[in-house]
Amino acid sequence: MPVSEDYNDEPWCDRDLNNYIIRSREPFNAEAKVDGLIDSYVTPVNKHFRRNHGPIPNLDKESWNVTIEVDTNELHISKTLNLNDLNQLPQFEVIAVLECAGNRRDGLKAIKEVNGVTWGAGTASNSQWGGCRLRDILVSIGVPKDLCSKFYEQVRHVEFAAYGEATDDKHYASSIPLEWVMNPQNTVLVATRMNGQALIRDHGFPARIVAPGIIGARWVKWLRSIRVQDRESDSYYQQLDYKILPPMATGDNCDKFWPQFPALQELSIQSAICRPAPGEKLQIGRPYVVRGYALSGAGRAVDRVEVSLDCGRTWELAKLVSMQGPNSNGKHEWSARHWAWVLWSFPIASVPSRCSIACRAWDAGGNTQPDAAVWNYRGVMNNAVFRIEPPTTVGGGKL
Ligand SMILES: Nc1nc2c(c(=O)[nH]1)N[C@H]1C(S)=C(S)[C@@H](COP(=O)(O)O)O[C@H]1N2
Ligand SMILES: [Mo]
Repeated sequence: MPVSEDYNDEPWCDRDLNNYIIRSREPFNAEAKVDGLIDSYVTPVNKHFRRNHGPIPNLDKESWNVTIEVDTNELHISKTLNLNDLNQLPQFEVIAVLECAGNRRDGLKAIKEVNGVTWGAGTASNSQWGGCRLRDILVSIGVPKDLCSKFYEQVRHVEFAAYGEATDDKHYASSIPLEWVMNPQNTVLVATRMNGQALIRDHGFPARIVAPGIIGARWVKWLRSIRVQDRESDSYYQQLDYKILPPMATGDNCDKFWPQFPALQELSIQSAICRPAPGEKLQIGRPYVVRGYALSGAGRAVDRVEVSLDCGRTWELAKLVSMQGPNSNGKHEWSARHWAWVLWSFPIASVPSRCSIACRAWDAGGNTQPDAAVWNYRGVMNNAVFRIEPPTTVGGGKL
């Protein structure tokens, strides 16, 4: 079948194009317009970015199933589960941010050409994901709860492979450490719901992996198989992509660098300004409220967002408008796992004629965003301080 025909069955009716900047049509890659992202804490499905490495499979929920294999030295299990089987297990809901490791790649492209889809800051979204815990699925088919602690010296990963075709490998696949999956606090899900509704095709119908705190590339959609194994996935997307290569690595010599560096897992501390949106004009002398999002990886809480109006000489605290709630004592538990993003705001009393706005977030691990972006070949994990210089205009009308 010619490649173009693979895209004849795309779910265009589910794509509200007004909310997106389309970066490529085949595969369908679209980021959210950032000013739409801050209207609500939980991102509506029709504003959630879409990132695909191939055509969207059209799967039937009645006949869908996922094969689960455990293939390690001491344990061999193989089992096939369907949606009814998954629905028998305890159901969980988690609000978690999904961020593509390529979010803000445009900032690295501005330094030097990189290999990858151009993205602004619109490939991060915050959703409520529902489904069963992968840990419970593995335990239900006979994986001992302490499999990882007993044999901690061995590298163990859980590999996820997808239905459908992918552009760089026979299908999309990726893996995360077993130890991460088995920790009940991490809430890795085989998700069937997004914001209380069945997943739509673009987001992985009928089931996808949700791995809070981990880069989007590991949240495999259209889940076909789950495999516990003694090594990382050997997929292209684990071995030859989604790594931060050092700055001397280029298209000509990257072969020797890929095996030297780890596959990305945890998200980094990140923040972005969503209002003013790109191109939005501010009125000189008027008040304005700057707004944006902030997030971090591996459950680390964002504990502050700082804004500078003088090119980073001085910083002030932004107000954290919505974030995961305090505990029952009314206190915020910074030590708990935080998977969701934080929305923040910062009022400017009077917009100056030359306006520069920068923001940076901090997390409970003491991490913040670097002043300058460091270029890498794949253009991943750009989390430099977010800076804009919005155009200004002399305000018309009444004050
Ligand atoms: N099967 C499959 N799963 C996939 C991908 C893909 O191309 N195919 N892309 C990954 C990447 S890189 C990201 S960032 C997220 C995007 O999820 P979304 O399209 O639901 O926003 O899905 C991940 N899971
Ligand atoms: Mo991604």
